[in-house]
Amino acid sequence: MSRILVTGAAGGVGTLLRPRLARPGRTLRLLDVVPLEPAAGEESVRASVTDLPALVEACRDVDAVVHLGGISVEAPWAQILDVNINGTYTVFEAARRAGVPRVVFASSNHAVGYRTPAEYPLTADAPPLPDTYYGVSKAAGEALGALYHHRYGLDVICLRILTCFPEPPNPRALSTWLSPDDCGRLVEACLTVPRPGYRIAYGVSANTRGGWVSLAEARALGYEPADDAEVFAAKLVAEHGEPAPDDPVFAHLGGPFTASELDADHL
Ligand code: 15L
Repeated sequence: MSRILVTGAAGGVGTLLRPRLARPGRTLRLLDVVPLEPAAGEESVRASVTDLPALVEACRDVDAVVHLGGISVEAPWAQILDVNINGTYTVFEAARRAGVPRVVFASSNHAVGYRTPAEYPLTADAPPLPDTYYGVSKAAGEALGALYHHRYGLDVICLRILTCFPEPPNPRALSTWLSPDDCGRLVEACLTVPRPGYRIAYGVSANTRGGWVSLAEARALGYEPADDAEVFAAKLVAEHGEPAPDDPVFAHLGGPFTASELDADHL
């Protein structure tokens, strides 16, 4: 593939992916609301994902879109509606208008955040059960992807990413971490798998304490995880103590996103 548009390229996952998606002969077109300094093999566009004309222009001569842009945590409904739901509609619609054949959508475990350990390993056909307005926006993005695949024939892969940071940030992430290198492998698989149609897959590393979600759907795309959060276990246990199984953070897949602090009255 020669040109890939990455929305939200200045965000956490975008920053981790930039060097990992770089290939000879490939151009990464980076889009964000904040200015970005393009490296060799990169172009930058400063625009909001809610700006349809700008997105159509940004999709010109693009082979695939990796849509990471949006709010990555819980937020008031009006913001989630505008940036995440309308923004994701805008990205799919711009891709359609510009003839881009493939969109990789950064969904989240929070689309199914109220699923419980009794359902583990959760498969990708688990229906949405969002834990937040943010999770609703990811479920809506998955639904938009299905629409744009079935009505217009776009290849759409929705990645229900678990916890993608340079290192696992907390004890829960010993089970949910997606290492930056594994994230690069997963997105690369999504970009190169022949004619995937419409897929949903979980994005997670091969964590010793994992098994919360199925890896079969990601493996079917050609992904093979190589990393394991367990190498950080001693450090995390020293900082936070051994994870207590009855901690409410382990009662649902979405963990802290199910906490009452995120109730609407507190937003
Ligand atoms: C997400 O979807 C968030 O964007 C990220 O900040 C983490 O909270 C992650 O999920 C997670 O569940 O760890």
